[in-house]
Amino acid sequence: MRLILFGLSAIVAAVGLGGSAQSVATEVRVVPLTTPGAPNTAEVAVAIDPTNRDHIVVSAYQVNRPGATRVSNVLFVSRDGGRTWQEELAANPERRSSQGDDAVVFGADGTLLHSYISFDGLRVARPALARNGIFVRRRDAATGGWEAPVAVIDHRNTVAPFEDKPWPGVDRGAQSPRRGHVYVAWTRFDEYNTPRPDCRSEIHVSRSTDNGRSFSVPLRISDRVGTCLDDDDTVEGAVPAVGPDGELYVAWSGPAGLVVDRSDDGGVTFGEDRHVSQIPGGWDIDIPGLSRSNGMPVTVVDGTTGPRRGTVSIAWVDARHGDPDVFVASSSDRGQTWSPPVRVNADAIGNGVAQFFVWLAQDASTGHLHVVYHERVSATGTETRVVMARSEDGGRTWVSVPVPLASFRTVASVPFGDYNGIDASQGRVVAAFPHFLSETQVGISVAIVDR
Ligand SMILES: [Ca+2]
Ligand SMILES: [Ca+2]
Ligand SMILES: [Ca+2]
Ligand SMILES: [Ca+2]
Repeated sequence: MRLILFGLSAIVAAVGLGGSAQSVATEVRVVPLTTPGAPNTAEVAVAIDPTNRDHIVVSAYQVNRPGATRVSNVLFVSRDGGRTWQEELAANPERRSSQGDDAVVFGADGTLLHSYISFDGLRVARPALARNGIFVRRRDAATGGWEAPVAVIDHRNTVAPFEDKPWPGVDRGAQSPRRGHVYVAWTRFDEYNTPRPDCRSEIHVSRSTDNGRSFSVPLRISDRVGTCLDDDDTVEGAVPAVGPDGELYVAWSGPAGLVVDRSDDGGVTFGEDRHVSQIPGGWDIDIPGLSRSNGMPVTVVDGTTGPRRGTVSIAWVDARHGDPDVFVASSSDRGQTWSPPVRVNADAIGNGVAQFFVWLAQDASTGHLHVVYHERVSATGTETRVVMARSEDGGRTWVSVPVPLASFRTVASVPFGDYNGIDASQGRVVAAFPHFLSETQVGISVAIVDR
């Protein structure tokens, strides 16, 4: 455990986008979570406690951390609004070689839920030890202590099927009949990364009716199967989002483009997958200087009491204009029909500049939408910066907020993770993201905006 106490703060002038020239002074605090010399750290998620916005948790994976397994997962916890952070290694009771794909989310009472994959023997021919599963562990708000991880699903002596990229969602609706229910959605590969034509990828969902202490038998919800290659035609990117009446949405990308499904009975049954948008170029996007980059969707639902209550918004990245851009679409009829995608980044269309790794959050106190993404400084080279943006009108127009962090070059041979994180609560926005500290070291930082 280590205490970090340093930071960087700057006032930046927000840049008006979407035709509405605004100039709002916004203070953005950047706080590094990893120090030079720390193990490579990436693939971040972040959650703000809805009962106390000074309580913030970031999850990530670390590679070759001394005393830990090959890939381990860590949490960074702040209880003073992001000024100082405590670092803690996640539980790994069987010492499986790899844990990752982490996510964190708070329940309405401040109980923290942490989901991740945990496995041995993947991509190893005839492994001596093979197992894989999805786990959730909870830190109860009342006791403050971590409970032992529970399996959402787990397989012994095999990595087929392989359960991948889970994400949790919690019902926090004050009026919801299922307040406290926890959902986990993920991709099941019959076998990971095989070209076999009969090999399927599917989206599965499990539900917990006891606040994350146990999970139901998974339900397949994707109507159209994907491939097993972990690329454009594989179904991936499922992030559950719960609306104010307990309605549950799961969107993902795959061979049918971007689709969404809904459950009105707490995940017992789902419906027909609905089309949201084409994703020209697919979700698996080639960007120089990155070993891989996905443009998978992130879904949120407006939980305010305002006029957009219940509106669903989805952010993703695709290359419809020739280079990767960030898009957001929304639905005001529970996912039946969708607005045309709004381009969030405001640079010239088709200029060759890549935006990537978008994540989306919605502040339930204001309804404002917030995104964070990485952006290339120019159309050539790998110089990269981090950008936040917000929308106060349901995603129609966006104001970008540059993150005051020195730009950096990415190196494709160094793992950079698969996603950024952002959360927003009671006027506070916290974005978490990886960045290169040197040609061989990746660390993570947070950017905090208070309004
Ligand atoms: Ca990953
Ligand atoms: Ca379905
Ligand atoms: Ca592609
Ligand atoms: Ca672009």
